[in-house]
This record gives sequence, C-alpha cells and structure tokens, in this order.
Amino acid sequence: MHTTSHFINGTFQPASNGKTFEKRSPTDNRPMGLVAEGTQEDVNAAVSAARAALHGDWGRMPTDQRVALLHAVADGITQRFDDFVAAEEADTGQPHHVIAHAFVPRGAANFKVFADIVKNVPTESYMMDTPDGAGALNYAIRKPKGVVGVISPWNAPFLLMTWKVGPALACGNTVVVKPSEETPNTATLLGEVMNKVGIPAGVYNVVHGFGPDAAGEFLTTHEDVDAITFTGETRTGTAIMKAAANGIRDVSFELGGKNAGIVFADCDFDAAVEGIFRSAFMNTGQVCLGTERVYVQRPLFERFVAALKVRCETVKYGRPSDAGSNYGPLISQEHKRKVLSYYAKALTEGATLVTGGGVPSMPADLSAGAWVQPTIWTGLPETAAVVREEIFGPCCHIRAFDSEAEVVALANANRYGLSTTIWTENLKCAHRMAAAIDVGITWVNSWFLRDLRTPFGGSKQSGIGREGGVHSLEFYTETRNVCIKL
Ligand code: NAD
Ligand code: 6OD
Repeated sequence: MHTTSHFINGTFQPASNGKTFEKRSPTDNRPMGLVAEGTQEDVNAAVSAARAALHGDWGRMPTDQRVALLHAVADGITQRFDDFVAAEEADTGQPHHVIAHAFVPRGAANFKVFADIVKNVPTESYMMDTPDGAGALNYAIRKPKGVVGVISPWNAPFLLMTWKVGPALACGNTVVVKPSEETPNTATLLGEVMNKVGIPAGVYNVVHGFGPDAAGEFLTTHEDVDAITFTGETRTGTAIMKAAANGIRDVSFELGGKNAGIVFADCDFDAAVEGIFRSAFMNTGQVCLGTERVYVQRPLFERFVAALKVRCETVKYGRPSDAGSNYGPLISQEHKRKVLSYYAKALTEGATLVTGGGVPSMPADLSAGAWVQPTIWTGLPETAAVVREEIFGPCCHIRAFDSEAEVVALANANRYGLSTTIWTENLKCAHRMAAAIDVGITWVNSWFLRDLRTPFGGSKQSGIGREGGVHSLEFYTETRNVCIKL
C-alpha cells in the first residue's frame, strides 16, 4: 500500500518511530494508503531544517533569484498538473472540474502572484524636519519573520496550503507545513517540485499527522517557530492562539463562517439562483466562504425556493473521474455523521424540508462513501442551531425578508463574519449593504471571484488579520524602520 511521507530537509521520510495512519477514500471508504504520523522528533527535525535554511543559501539569496525560483515552482506545478489534480481528487473526492479549473491552478498562482508582489511593492519612506534644518530620512525595510508554521485544513487543501506557503516563501521565510490528516497528498507531492526546481533543502518542510497532542500541536508549541498561520475551525484557532501566546508568536487566522446570501427582488433571477446554488453547494458545501443562510426578499421567496430546489435535484453524484459527475462526497465518515446530525436536528427544530435531508441512493461500489444530499430548509427561527452554527455541508436555510434594515440585522446576528454574497441590480443598495454587513469579504452579483491582491480574511470569530496582496507581506515580514539623520 502507498505510504505518504513527510518531506523534511529536502528528503521524503517516514515518521521517526515508523508509525502511520490510514487514509480512506471519501467516495467509497476503501483504504487508499498509509500516511506517516508525525512525532515530536519529526517536528523538531523539520523546524531545525527550516531554521538552518534561513542561515544558508535561502537566507542569503537575492530577491530576484528567490522570485525566479518561485516562478519555477509555479511552472513545476503546472508541468505536474495531472498529478496534482489526481492527488487532490483522490484525497477529497471532489469533481474534476472544481479541482482542475479552480483549486490546482490557484496553487500555481499562489506562488507566482506573491513572488511578483514582493518584487514590485515599495516600502514607505518619510523625510522629516529636524531642529538643525538638515532633516532626516526614515525608510522601512522588510525582513522575513523566520520559521513559519503553516496549519491547513482539508476542504481545498492545495489552494489553502499554497495560499500561505507562496507568500511566506516569497517574503524569504522558511516553512513547516502540517496539512490536514484527511488530505496529505498534494503537500508531499509539492516537495518533489521543490527539489526539482532547486529550492534549497529545509525551505519547505511537511510533517503529517493529527492536531491536538500530535504533529499540529507539536508545531504550534515549538519555541523555534516564529509565526503561525492557520486555516480551520474557530475552536482550533482558540487552541492555537493559546499555544502562540507562549513566546508571543504572531498569528494569522482564517476561521469558520456562517455566511449570509442575500437576494433582492430586483436581482437577475437566473444569475442569483445559480450564484446561490454554487455558494451553498460547490465542493459539497465544504467552503468556508459558502452560504448556509439565504435571505430572499418576500416577492421572490416562493419562486426562488422552488428554483433552487430544482437545481439541487439535478446534481449528478459520482467519482471525480465519472463523466458528467458534478457533485462529490463529504470528506469523511466523521464529517458525514456531523452533517447528518444537523439534518436530523433541523427537523426536530421544526424546519420544513424543501429537498434532500438524507443520504442519496448510490450504486453498490459507492454506497460506503461519505455521500449526503444537497438540502434546503425553510421555516426555522434564527435561534435554531442549524441557522446559527457552521455545518460545513451542502445545506442552507432560506428565509423571507422585507426591508434592507431587517436583512442587515439578520445577516449580522451571528458570531461569525467571514463573507456575504448580495444579489441586486441596484448598486446603491449593494454599496449600503456592503458597508453595513460585518464581514471581511462581500461579493455583489458574484461569489468566490478572487483577485489575489485584495485583502482576504474574516471579521468577528471568522479570523484574525488579513492576507492577500500587501496584507500578506504585513504578516510574513517584520517591517523595520531606519532613521538617518542627514
Ligand atoms: P480543523 O480546525 O479541524 O483542522 C485544521 C487543521 O488544524 C488540521 O490540519 C488539523 O490537524 C489541525 N489541528 C486541529 N487541532 C489542532 C491543534 N490543537 N493544534 C494544532 N493543529 C490542530 O478544520 P478542518 O475541519 O480541517 O476545516 C474546516 C474548517 O476550516 C471550517 O470551520 C471552515 O470554515 C474553516 N475554513 C476557513 C477558511 C477561511 O479562509 N476562513 C478556509 C477554509 C476552511
Ligand atoms: O481564495 C482564497 O484565497 C481562500 N483562502 C479561499 C478559502 C476557501 C475556503 O474554503
């Protein structure tokens, strides 16, 4: 059986004690392979390698050369495109078009875009007056933070891991990555590209394993890690923040969401139905930016619910390789149990089930997979757990609203504040809504349309800090001021 190795100091290695854990396929639950299970010694070795690389060729490398190497990484990903797509499909079970058109190309872009930003973005400078009239010049320089710990989730594993590794390396840091235990393969595959294009050993390291009391925690508590960048659940963010407090390490957190999709009566109806469908059900609803609360202006409510129902009932379940399949399984049996527990809870809370609510009937070879139906409810109060809590599955609750003020209050009445999507032809209304809703990212007449130069992150309990464009530079570098008396 295939074993996925760590990648430490440029070499593919088993765990120090030889221990592995099993990875199963989301589509049919068959064992796919074994994965090295990281120990404290593995994390120590990876952090030491990362520290040494900072003092070696990588640390001394001129920016131009670093930028060229990161372009080569992006090209290397593109040259191994089919391998990355296959690894991501096997790990997640998601449809080929999502992985091949959205997730893997973003992996390459994450290296290219941040390399270009680092090369082109200036730092600030100020001339100041001094009592002797000669003045002084202040200018800022950026230095890498050092060894960055990267902890990433399973829902878009390659996109989300490289979204952090790309800018971290572009800024001259070295990284130790702890990918999700559910999706180990693209992180290790990236090690092959790193070696091929000549990234020095120790710059990019991967240690696999679990979170609490395991590789994840060994990394976040390691005293020689200078900063931690994390994407995952808010609850995990709380644990990591406590770990980072020891040693006063900087954190960047991209956390959970319970995002509102808002549909005004004047919207382009078909575009809104398709947009909300994508935002609620793409990647089987496992997108932090996805919509789980939909608010539709009353005149459109019945028509909208009916159209979204039809759209859900036309999904084609199947393996990523099955022609025409456009809907995959959840990531794991454990996540399926969680999502189905919310499906049951919705009914006990008094929901009207519009569609779905259970497990689809699948052919025998797929029946053991983590399949659940896309699900829509109406009729719940905002206090229902299903309306308040992040489910991270293919489901949404739809409620009617009358006024702008009412829907702003509804959208904001949640502890999360990651994103929202607004559908209206009235741009004045869209501007007012965007300013009033407490989220990090607002999309108008679109969803998940990404320009990597823009600030990305969550408000309230959806995160700390912003990444993207120069905001990534803010996190991945220390800005120092130099003051020269003239
Ligand atoms: P998770 O928090 O369970 O795990 C994420 C990573 O953290 C994994 O690698 C895991 O092993 C590790 N981990 C868990 N406990 C840890 C600990 N105590 N110390 C160190 N590491 C630990 O999240 P998940 O289930 O993999 O991903 C789904 C969650 O991620 C959802 O809540 C989703 O909203 C969120 N998410 C947010 C964004 C965003 O940009 N805001 C993007 C994607 C996913
Ligand atoms: O597009 C991105 O940069 C990003 N971080 C997307 C997050 C998707 C969450 O599931």
